Parts: sequence; C-alpha cells; structure tokens
Amino acid sequence: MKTPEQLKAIAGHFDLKGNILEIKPLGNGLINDTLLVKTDGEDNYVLQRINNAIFQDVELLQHNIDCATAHIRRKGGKTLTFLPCKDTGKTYWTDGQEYWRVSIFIKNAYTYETVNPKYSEYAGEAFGAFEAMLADIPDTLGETIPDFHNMELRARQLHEAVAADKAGRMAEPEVQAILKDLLPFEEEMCKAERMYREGILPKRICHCDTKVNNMMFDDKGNILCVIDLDTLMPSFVFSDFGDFLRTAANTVAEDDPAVEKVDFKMDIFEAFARGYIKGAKSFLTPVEIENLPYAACLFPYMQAVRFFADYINGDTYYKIKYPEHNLVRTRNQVALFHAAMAKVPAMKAFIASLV
Ligand code: GN1
Ligand code: MG
Repeated sequence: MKTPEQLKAIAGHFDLKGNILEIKPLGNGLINDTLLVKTDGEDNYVLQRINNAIFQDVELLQHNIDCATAHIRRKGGKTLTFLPCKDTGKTYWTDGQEYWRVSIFIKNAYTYETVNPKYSEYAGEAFGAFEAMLADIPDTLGETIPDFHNMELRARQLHEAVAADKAGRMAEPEVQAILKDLLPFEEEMCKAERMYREGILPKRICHCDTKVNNMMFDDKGNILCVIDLDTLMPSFVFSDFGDFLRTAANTVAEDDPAVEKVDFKMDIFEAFARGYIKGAKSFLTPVEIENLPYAACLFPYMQAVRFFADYINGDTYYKIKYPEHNLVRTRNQVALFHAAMAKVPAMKAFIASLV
C-alpha cells in the first residue's frame, strides 16, 4: 500500500487544478485500485492504478479509451475525461512498473448495485446508444484482454485449471459437483464463436463490463455517463446485454452466499431489453436480436466458469475477501444461470413482442 505522500506525488504527474486535500479509496472494482482525490479546486479526481498484470498492454488500453472518449465527445455525448501526464502527454503515467491515470470525478452522480425496472430501461437505452455512438468510430481499437469474452477460451481455461489442479481443490466434492453441473452446457454456450466463424454474427465496439455499478445516474435517474472503459473492445453485443442482466436481474449480489435466493428477474429483463433495442436499433441485426435471451444465459455461465477456474487455480485473478469467496461467487452464478435458462421461452416471447 502507498503512503499518502507517495499517492500525492503520483497524482502530481498530472495537471490537476487546486491543492490536494485528501486521497481515499473509492468504489469496489475487482481489478484496479481506485482512489478519490479531493482538492480545494473546482474538481475532484479519480486516481487509478491500472492492474497491468491483467491489462498487459496499457498503451493499447489507453489508446482505446482516448479514441472512444474523443469520438463520443465529438458527437456531443457525455463521457469520462482523462488528464494527460505532464511529461509525456499520454493519459497514463508509469514508473516502468506501475501504471496510473487520472480522470475528472463526475459530480452529483450516483452508482447503484441494484436497479429497478425504470432505471434498467434507461440503462438499456444508454448502453445501446453507447454502442451506436461507437459504431462509426474511425480508429481501430484492439482487444485489451485478448479473447476476453470468448466462451471457447474460458471453457478451455477451466479445463486447464481442472487438469493442473494447482491449489489441490479438485478433491473437494462440491468442486466435482459444480464441474458436472456446468459441462453439459458448454457446447451450447460456445455458439456465439461458431456463429462468428460462420460469418453470421459481427463484432462491434462494446463496453464489455456493463455491470450495474459501471453506469452513473443523476439524482433524477438520468444516465450521466458510462464508466470503467478498460474493457472497451470489439466483441459481440451479447457482452453488454448479458453482463448487465447478470448483475441487474439477479435478485441478490453476485457473491451472496444465499443461493436459494438467487433468481432471474423478468421485469428487469423486459425493461432492459426494451431500452436496449430502442438505443441500438440503428445497427442490430436479426441474428443479434434473436439471440439476446441466449446472451442473458451466457454471461452468468461465463462468469461462473471464470470464478470457478480462479477458485481451482488458487485465487490468482479476482480480489477475494475470504478464502471461499470465489467458490461462493461460482455457486451464485451457477444458480443464476439455471434460473435464466428456465426463463428462455418467456424471454423469447417478450423479444418477439418488441420487434
Ligand atoms: C471484473 O473490476 P470489475 O469489478 O469492474 C471483471 C469482469 C467481471 C467482474 C465480476 C477485467 O470487473 O469481467 O465480470 O469483475 N473485469 C475483468 O464482478 O476481468
Ligand atoms: Mg467496475
């Protein structure tokens, strides 16, 4: 952990206005370290250490973000503002080991861990509009984590984790039971990659981390801006549709140990789908629309596989708060996956009623 003086010195590499009063932790991301920099000036700032073990190409990461935020701003949309580093002009600073960046803290904004149907519809429209806005970006963006939402890769990583059994956890009966529960769905869940190879499913610039808490609202429920742009990259629209519902339609948090309480909320699905199709109708193809119910199942499944593989590997990826945290998350996401699968016919009927 850094001392307040060290943090101040890091923030000092950027052109902040005002004097720094205080630097304290902010939010609850699982990957980067995020801090709030309070100043006596007009703006406060967000200081972040980019986890470069996970985002290994920070240059590409910030290139994507610079291009996307500039494009959104050109179109009159609201987005994050990153400050250039005083020495290099780049939107990050590095000492060769750690990577840091600073953005302007958005005032009077609220983030939520849960949403009601009304906010969910706003969020759907906002994420749809976000993708629509980036649909004609002139720059080439790269994958900041290669094959990030590629289910075939995630499945392979699980199989590798099982084979290596680095943490000796394959001996746990529950681990065996979860594996048995997940495997029969693997092929079906990999269908997006197959459709892509067949040329019937496109990749577009997506956000790829549309968790509820990555969207900022004002006090009236208007969307101020989409945040956490690290995973902005070419992907299937299923990423943004599915990952929002994975967090928003779950009756409980993704790491709630009370699996019996997990359910997939259809009112949230309906509201979000209505908003999303409205925001994204300018570019969505029939194949994309038809497969939105699949996306709603794919993301709990993929997240279950990712948490599970991390548990089997000995917790090397996600931050954990207690030893079984990744196992608890896995159980929760498996339950959500089954709950969503049970609602596929209802989801399909609803989507058909919209288009
Ligand atoms: C990570 O850091 P955070 O919480 O925004 C992860 C997402 C997962 C999510 C699960 C780069 O996001 O893909 O869905 O945790 N981000 C990365 O809560 O792996
Ligand atoms: Mg986040």
